[in-house]
Amino acid sequence: SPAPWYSPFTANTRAIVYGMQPRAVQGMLDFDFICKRKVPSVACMVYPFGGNHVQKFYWGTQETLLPVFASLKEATRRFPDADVVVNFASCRSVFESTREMLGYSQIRTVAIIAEGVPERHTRRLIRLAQEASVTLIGPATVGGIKPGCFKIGNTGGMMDNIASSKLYRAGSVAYVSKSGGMSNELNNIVARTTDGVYEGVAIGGDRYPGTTFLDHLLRYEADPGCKLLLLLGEVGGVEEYKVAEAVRAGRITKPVVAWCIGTCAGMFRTEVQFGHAGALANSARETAEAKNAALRAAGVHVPDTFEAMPALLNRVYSELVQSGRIVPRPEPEAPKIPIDYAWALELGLVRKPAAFVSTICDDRGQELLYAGMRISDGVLSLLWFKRRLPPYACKFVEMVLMLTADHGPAVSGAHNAIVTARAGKDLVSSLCSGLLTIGDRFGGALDGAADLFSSAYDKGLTPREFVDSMRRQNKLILGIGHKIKSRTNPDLRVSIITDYARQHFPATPILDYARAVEAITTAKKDNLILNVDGAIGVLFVDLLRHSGAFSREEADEYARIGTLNGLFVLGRSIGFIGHYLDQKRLKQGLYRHPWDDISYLNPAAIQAGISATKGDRVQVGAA
Ligand code: Q5B
Repeated sequence: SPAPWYSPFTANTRAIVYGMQPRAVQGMLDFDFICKRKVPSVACMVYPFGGNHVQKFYWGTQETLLPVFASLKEATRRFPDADVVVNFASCRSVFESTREMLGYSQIRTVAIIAEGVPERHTRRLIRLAQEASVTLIGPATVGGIKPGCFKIGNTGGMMDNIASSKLYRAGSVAYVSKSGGMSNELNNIVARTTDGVYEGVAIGGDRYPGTTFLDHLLRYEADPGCKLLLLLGEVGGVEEYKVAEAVRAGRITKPVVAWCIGTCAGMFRTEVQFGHAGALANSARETAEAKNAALRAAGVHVPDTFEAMPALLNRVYSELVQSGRIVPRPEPEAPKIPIDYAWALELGLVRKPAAFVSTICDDRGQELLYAGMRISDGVLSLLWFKRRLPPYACKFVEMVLMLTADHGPAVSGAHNAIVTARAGKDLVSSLCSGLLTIGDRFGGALDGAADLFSSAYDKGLTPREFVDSMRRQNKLILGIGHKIKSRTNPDLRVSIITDYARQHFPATPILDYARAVEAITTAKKDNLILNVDGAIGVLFVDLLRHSGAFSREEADEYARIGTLNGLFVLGRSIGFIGHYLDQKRLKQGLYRHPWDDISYLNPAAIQAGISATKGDRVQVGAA
C-alpha cells in the first residue's frame, strides 16, 4: 500500500540517485544497514555518461552491486517502486533533470542538493512540483533523515555521528531547519534531551525553498508517529510567521519548540548577509528577534537564547512523557557500524600484518625518499646500502656502471639479448635472456673474486701461495683472465677504475694484492690479467672496508649476498637494452646460426676423430 501523504519516507522507500555520487550512496546504504532495513534504499543510480553498468558498494561488510543507468527513463522502467529521487545534478543542469523527474508519475519526492540554482528556475520547478503533487526538498540542501527508514544523500554526516545521535531508530521529535550543518546540531541536541529524532528535514538556505517550514510541520502534525515539533528558523524571509499563524489557528496542535537564529544581526550597523542566500533581513519583520517574538506570542515554546533551547526541549518532552502522550520505547542495542579499512587505519583502530616489508624506498609522500633520504643524495647507495656514501664512493659507483654498461655484441649476454630480440621477443624477454648468462664465467665473477682475494689476503697467503693453492684445487681464480684482453692488449676499463681508486680511496690493500697475483698469472699466460670483474670486485672490498661507512661484518655480508655482481647486472642491463633497441630499429629478422659454424659430431665420428688426431679437434662437417 502507498505511504500516506505525510510520510514520504518509510522503511520500504526506494530511491534513485541522480549523478555519480558513490560516497553519498555508500552513506545511504550504511545508514540502511544500521537501521536493519531489509532492502537497500538506493535502487539504482542515473548517470548520463558512460552507459548502463554496475557499481560496487558495501552492504554491511559484504560487497554488493548497484545498477547505474544512462537515463532516468530506463531507471524508472526497471524500478517502478522507486518514488524518491536524490538529485545531485549541478546548478547548471538541475532544472532540466528535475523537470524530467517531475514527468514520471511514480516519483513523489525530489531532493535537490545543488547550490546556486537561479531563483527563476526554482520558482518554475516549485510550480511544476505543486502541479504534479511532488514534494520538493531543496535546492541547496543536504536533504533530510528519517531514523530507521531513510536518509537523503550525505545528511547526518559520518556514520559515527549518526550512531551517536541514535539515528538508527525512531524517536518522537520531528524537526525542520534550513541548514544541513545545523540539522546535525539538532540531531545531537534532540538525542541528548529527548527520546530522539522521528524525522528531520533541511529545506535549504535559498530564498525560495521547494517546500517550506510549514509544509513539513503540517506533515509532522498529521503523522501519528511524531509527538513534538522542532523548528529552527533563521534571519530572513517570513515563513516562520506562517508557522505562528498555523499554531494560532489550531492547524498545528502538537507542541512546537522553535528558535530563529541570527539574533546577533542587530549588533551590526548594517544588514548582514549570513551564510545562506535567504539569510538576510530585508525589513524589521524578517529579523530573527521579530520572528521569535511572533512565535512566542502564538504559543510556540521559544527559549531566550539558542543555548537555552536544549533545556526547553527537554522540559516539553518530559511533560509529554508525564502526560502519557509519549511512551519511551526500550532502547535497542547500538548497532555495529562497519567502517572502511582506510578510515579505520587513519583512526588507529585496526592493524594488519604487511605482506611486504620495505626499508629502502618510500613513495607515499610528495618527495620520493630512498632509505629515508632525498634521492639526490645518491640513488644506488641509498637503495642498496641504506646510507649516504662519501662523494668519491658515489662517483666510483657511477664509473662502475658506466664502464660495465656494454662490451660489444659478441659477449655472452649481449649475444643472447640480440638473438632473443631477433626471435621477435619483447624488451623484457630479451633483457632477461641476456641477464641469465651472467655468472662465474661471464660478468658475474665480482663476488667470487672479492671473496677469493680478500680471504687469501686475510689468511696471510702470499700471492704465490694463493695461486698455487688454487692450482692444486684445480680451480680458476675468479677475476683473472680474459678472452681477448691481455698484457699486450690491456683492458682500459681496468686501468681507469684502478687509477681512480688509487687516487681517491683511503686504502687499496686488496687491489694491491690482486695486482701481485696478476703479475704471477700473466707470467704464465698473457691473457690471465686482472679482468674488469676482478678489478671492481676487489676495489669494492677496499671501499667497504676502508670508507668508514660500513662495519667489517657488513662489508663481509655485502660480498656474501651478491651485491657486487649486482653492479655488473645493473650496468650491463643498459647495454642489453641498447642491443635490443638496436636490433629492433634495424628490423633484424630471425637469427639462425650458420651450419658452417657448427661442428656436427656423431659418436662414431668423435671416436674416429679422436683416435686419428690424438685429441685435436676434428672437422667432420662434410660427413
Ligand atoms: N686459466 C675469462 O678464459 C676466462 C684462469 C686460468 C687461473 C684463471 C677465464 C676464466 C675466471 C672467471 C672470470 C670474468 C673464461 C671475465 C667478463 C666480462 C667481459 C667479457 C668480455 C665483458 C677466459 C687458458 C689457460 C688454462 C687455464 C688458465 C684461465 N683462466 N688459470 N685462473 N682465472 N676466468 N670471468 O681465455 O694450463 O693451458 O690448461 O674463467 O673472471 O666476463 O669482454 O668478453 O665486459 O663483457 O678461454 O669483460 O679466464 O682461457 O679457459 O682457455 O684457459 O689459462 O687453466 O691453463 P680463456 P682458457 P692451461 S670478464
